[in-house]
Amino acid sequence: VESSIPEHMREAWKKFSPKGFTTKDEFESEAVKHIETTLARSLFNCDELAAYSGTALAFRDRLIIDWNKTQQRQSFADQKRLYYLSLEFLMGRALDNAMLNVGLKNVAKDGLADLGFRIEDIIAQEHDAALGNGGLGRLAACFLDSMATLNYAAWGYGLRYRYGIFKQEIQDGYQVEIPDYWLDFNPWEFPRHDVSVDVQFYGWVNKYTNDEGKQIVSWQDGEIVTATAYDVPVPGYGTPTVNNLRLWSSKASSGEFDFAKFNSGEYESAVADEQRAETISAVLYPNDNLERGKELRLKQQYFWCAASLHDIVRRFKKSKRKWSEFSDQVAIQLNDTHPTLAIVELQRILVDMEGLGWDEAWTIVTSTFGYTNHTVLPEALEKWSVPLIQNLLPRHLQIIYEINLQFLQSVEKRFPKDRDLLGRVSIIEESQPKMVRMAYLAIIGSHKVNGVAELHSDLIKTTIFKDFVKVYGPDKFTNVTNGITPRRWLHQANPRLSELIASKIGSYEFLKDLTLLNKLEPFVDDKEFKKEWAEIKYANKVRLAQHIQTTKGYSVNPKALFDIQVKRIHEYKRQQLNIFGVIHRYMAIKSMSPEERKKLVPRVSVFGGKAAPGYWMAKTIIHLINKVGEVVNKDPDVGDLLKVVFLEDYNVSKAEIIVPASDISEHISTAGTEASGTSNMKFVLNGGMIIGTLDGANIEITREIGEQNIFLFGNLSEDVEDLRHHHFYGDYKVNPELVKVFDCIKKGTFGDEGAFGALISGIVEHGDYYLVSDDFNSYCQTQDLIDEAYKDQDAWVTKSITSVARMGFFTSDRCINEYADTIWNIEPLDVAEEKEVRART
Ligand code: CGF
Repeated sequence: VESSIPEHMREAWKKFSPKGFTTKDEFESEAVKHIETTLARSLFNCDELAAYSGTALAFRDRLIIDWNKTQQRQSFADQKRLYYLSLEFLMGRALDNAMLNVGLKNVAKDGLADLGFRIEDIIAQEHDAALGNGGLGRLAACFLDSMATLNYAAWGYGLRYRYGIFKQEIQDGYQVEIPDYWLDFNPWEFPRHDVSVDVQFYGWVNKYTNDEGKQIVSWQDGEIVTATAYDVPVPGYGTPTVNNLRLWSSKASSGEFDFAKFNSGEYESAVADEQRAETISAVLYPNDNLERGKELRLKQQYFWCAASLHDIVRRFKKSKRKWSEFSDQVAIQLNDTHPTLAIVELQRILVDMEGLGWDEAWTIVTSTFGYTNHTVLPEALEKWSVPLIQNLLPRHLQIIYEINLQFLQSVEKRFPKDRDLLGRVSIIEESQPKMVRMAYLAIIGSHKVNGVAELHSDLIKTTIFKDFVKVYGPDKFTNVTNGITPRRWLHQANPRLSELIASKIGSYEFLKDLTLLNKLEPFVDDKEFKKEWAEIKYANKVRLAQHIQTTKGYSVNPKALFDIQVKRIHEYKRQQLNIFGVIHRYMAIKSMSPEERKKLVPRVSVFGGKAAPGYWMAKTIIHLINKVGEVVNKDPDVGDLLKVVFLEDYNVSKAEIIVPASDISEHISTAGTEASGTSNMKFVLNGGMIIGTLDGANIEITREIGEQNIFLFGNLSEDVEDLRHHHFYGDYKVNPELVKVFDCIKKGTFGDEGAFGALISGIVEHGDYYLVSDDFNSYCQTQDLIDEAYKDQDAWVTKSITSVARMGFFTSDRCINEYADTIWNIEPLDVAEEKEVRART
């Protein structure tokens, strides 16, 4: 590795380079130093926020020492690296995670106690880094954790949004969106003003032949926006590896500021360009599984892809290798189609800027990229209009057309008589206006395409990408079932359960090898162990009940069965099925005698999740849940037998409180619509049961934990198409029990019945696309089975322990190893020596 410090001066450097704290006293000294100097506070005005800041800065320093070493080690090893391109990284809070991953949480706890603070209060001061919508962004965050933990040389690349996902408030039962400005104080990022890339937009393409007779293509004029890097350290668990997440922020390039205007007093217009440039990375689009084709979104995508690609190429060029070795050194994974322009940008860099021939460049491109598909929902498949791309990225459109032409010619050669096939696989959809199908471009430009659960990976091969299986053969398509990091989703969120497991297994090794959980199974009849297991669940429910008390102002009984559905609100996820089921239960309770009521299992139905601001139907579902809660929660006939809670502003840090507290959680999407789901894994890993359809990863969870440990219901994905057909053309009748629920709503039981009309007519009159009526009976019956099962607490705990013991497969470590072996072809770095040095010093 090159060094700017001459050999003979390095001793002094080494002598003074910081080692990082390891003891309580050292931690206190670091934290107090930051509070008094960096923050200019003293012991007379240090509140919890200042104590958080000082602690976070102390830990950040500590991470940075390891981060620096990791980067040096990885440069020195000169192995192939993986770059994970994702528009979303839903990281949540960093401090608790950093403390646990470097193994110094107890040190910090004792140190903070000395300084007069409780560690829980300090951790709670941190603002979530909420740069994502839901599963896709959180998956990216879990993957970063696993890559670092497993010592892979891997970087994440994303956007540094000034506003993350909006904050949700509920006013009069309606969702209201509040901007989430989260950068007031963010100790976890390092601005790298020396690392920037100029990104071009608009302009025109000049093609000419130079004096040597070579065809030159140059993209000219237009607008330049500068991308500046902000680096976020990502610590692995129990390893010296600290990887990097590089987020790009946009600002006007220095040439953009109009001094002439400024000097003549036109201040506003002088800064207008600057503001326009900054808008690019200003806000995260708040849609999950929905694409809307807005120009600013396309600008974001290109800005981020271009900056990341130039950064990657710059790093590669430093190694002075031949271009033909590019894909031996670089693997790039596209998290969904959002980064597909990276394929086009790399081709442009190689051909237009580096002078490679088209074919040579294209071979490099296609052996570099892998593409992960996350959905089969048609409304989520990205398409960009040709005129929009033409205007914003004129050269890229030419390249896309050229890629398409070459691809279609090769298809034509192999399937000469199949004209329709050409139209079906073309990157360009011949609509008005013409559209670029990003998923097709991603498939053609990648060497592997994967789905995120077995069923989903099968479905993409038989439905949306069927023709590409014909063209490329099945081997290009593969499956990597999603996973979650047990560090955050067990150890951090549920420390007591983690501790109990460790006490039985003999160590915390299971956090690095989750299959070791199977060592719990022999204890499934151990009375004392079961008692402790149940006590921990109860304590977690008490914690959630306290949260409900402070945020909602009413109490729920922690002894009741906690039934939880938290995730984005979407018709396909069917929160409407859940709330209709709740109304059904409410009506049943109302019609019961006091004697019958005594036999019931009390329930708390908890909902949480955000709706995309423009998704009116999802907002109506939120409204109904809240209105049902208002009525049910104060009905004296019901009392503790049923409570309906909508928790506002569901996010990662709230999930850490909610997930460990569930008895049963709901994963009830229409079969064939949820690609994988990952919260299903989090809930089971925390000892909760699930009620679910045979969809996404529920299927694999069932296979692993056993059918007797999961409550399945509903129609199968292979029947969905026929059922939908029947709704329109058969003698379709809505389920009579569901009709009673609708009548109850229409009577105005939950307020203005007109507000919920669309929810009902979607099922009664418009074909019930999500099969709510078809699944209603089996859903309610399964809920009854759950009540019965819950009455036998001993058997319930047995199921809970057995399930956790069999969850080893669902760690994101397994996913990352699979990606590394089958798609990226990368090896982890050996850090044994580093660990030894660390242990000695
Ligand atoms: O990706 C999702 C999630 N909503 O973000 N998709 N997208 N787009 C899928 O719907 C989930 O089923 C999946 O678990 C997640 C991550 O792959």
